[in-house]
Amino acid sequence: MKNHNLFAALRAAFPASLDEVAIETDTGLSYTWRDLERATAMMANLLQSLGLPAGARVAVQVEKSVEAMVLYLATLRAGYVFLPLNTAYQSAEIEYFIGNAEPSVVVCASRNFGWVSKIAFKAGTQNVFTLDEDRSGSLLDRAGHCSDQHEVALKQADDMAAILYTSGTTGRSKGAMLSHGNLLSNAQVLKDYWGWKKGDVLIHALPIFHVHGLFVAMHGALLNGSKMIWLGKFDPKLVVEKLPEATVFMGVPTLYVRLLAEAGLTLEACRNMRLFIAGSAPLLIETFKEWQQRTGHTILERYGMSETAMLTSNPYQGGERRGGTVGFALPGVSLRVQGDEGQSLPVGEIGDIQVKGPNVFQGYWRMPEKTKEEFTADGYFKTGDVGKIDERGYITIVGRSKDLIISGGYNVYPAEIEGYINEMPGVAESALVGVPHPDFGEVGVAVVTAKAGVTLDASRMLAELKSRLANFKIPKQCFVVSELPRNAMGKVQKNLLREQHKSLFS
Ligand code: MCA
Ligand code: AMP
Repeated sequence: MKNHNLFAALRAAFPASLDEVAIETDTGLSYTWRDLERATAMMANLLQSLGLPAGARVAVQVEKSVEAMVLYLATLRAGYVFLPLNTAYQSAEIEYFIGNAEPSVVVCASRNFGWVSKIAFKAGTQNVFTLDEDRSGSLLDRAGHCSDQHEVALKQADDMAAILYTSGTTGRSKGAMLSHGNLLSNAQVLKDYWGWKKGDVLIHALPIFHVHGLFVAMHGALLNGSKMIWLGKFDPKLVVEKLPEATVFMGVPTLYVRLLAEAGLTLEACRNMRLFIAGSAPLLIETFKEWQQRTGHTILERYGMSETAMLTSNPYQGGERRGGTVGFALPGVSLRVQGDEGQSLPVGEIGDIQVKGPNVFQGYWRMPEKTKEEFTADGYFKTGDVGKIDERGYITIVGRSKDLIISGGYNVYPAEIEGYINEMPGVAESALVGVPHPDFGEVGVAVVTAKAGVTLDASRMLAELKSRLANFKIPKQCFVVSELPRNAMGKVQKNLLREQHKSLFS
């Protein structure tokens, strides 16, 4: 029987000579392909020695490191389900994810062990390990005693490989269940579409707890047996310094904006580069053009979601990369634009983007009703993005029907932040809107009204939020007003608030 385990496909792509360098880090470490083979085997053996149930979740909130990547690969290899968590999440957020996913294993930074283990044990997790970015922690101590021989667990294409939490427009986050087949099919399509070739070297500068850094970038390099230059954190100076040694770079628009501020970003620095890819948030046309002028390279913009991995891409070759568009539906992806009555719209008309394909997820974890709501009767997933397709087939995203702010490539769901603000004493109601920001593309601004007779202190409210939520979710400003604008139906007119505050940061 064929093994559909994603790790098996990635492993098969390792170069024949396992002593070649697979990863060089910004801390001066170097890992060979053999190191990855052995380390994933040892960690997979550790996981399998724990007697976990089939389909067990391994929840991970650790700083970026090669060992954290090994943990991801080992989880696949051992046949369990990887659940990455943003390091910015604080206790209330972690409590929800762990309570909802009921992981059998939790791995956290040692400095967080106290509070994370308390949450995990309360939720019934039996195994809590630590892993730090300096290669210390109980996970590696334990794995160090395990055999470096391991047979990759047998998996079907639709077996779950990962759960990625993505917030909803209402209520709490939903865990998008992605299968081995979802992830592998997408990685294979991107390998061909982006022309990955022998000798490619990727600068990996993104976090590894979301689709972009964990799947798109990492699978891309691994499936091509390509070396990665591994940066623990995005540092524009270091990226520019490393560009001559690389051929491929991937980033959210904020990374491109910050790189453009570096004087060292020149044609000469980019002389060996083959491809710059952007996504996760809209790339401004000014950034696209300035990049072309400064580097001689045309950024390739693509579009995707946690629920679907990559959906569309501008062409690598054989066509123009058009700024402001996200290109064409990828091979195997069926994408359509629908009107309010569920009718297919003609070329150029704006409507809801819906997709189908082998990359589309298996549903939301333990939310069959929510899952059903997000699919059409004929099996298309409703992305919540609004766009159009031109006569040449290029897709442009013009907005979102979901109330979502994308800030520096991270998603902020207004409903979640408003929920926290509304619970604060003295608050009558609140609205969070996204406004343009030169660095993060878009940031949240809160507008709040007070209960009768109460005086609210905006900066104290922000400080209170900061103590409870991931830092990127904190509104960059908070205004206390006497009332929120409403339409005839009584609905808050966020468009008016957005308009009113659009120049705050420009
Ligand atoms: C940091 N801050 C932010 C953000 N990041 N504020 C708003 N939005 C952000 N994204 C704030 C912090 O709250 C803090 O504020 C201050 O900036 C410094 O924090 P620090 O962590 O030092 O910031 P940084 O290291 O400069 O980080 C900026 C960053 C990072 C490098 C752009 O946000 C980043 O790595 N973004 C990439 C996200 C990503 O990988 N997205 C892919 C999602 P204070 O000092 O007030 O506390 S995958 C996806 O979307 C799909 C499927 C797709 O298509 O790819
Ligand atoms: P996530 O929930 O993190 O998976 O974010 C997915 C959302 O990011 C999509 O639904 C889009 O709204 C947005 N997105 C991703 N790539 C792009 C892009 N190139 N341009 C505009 N929006 C994008």
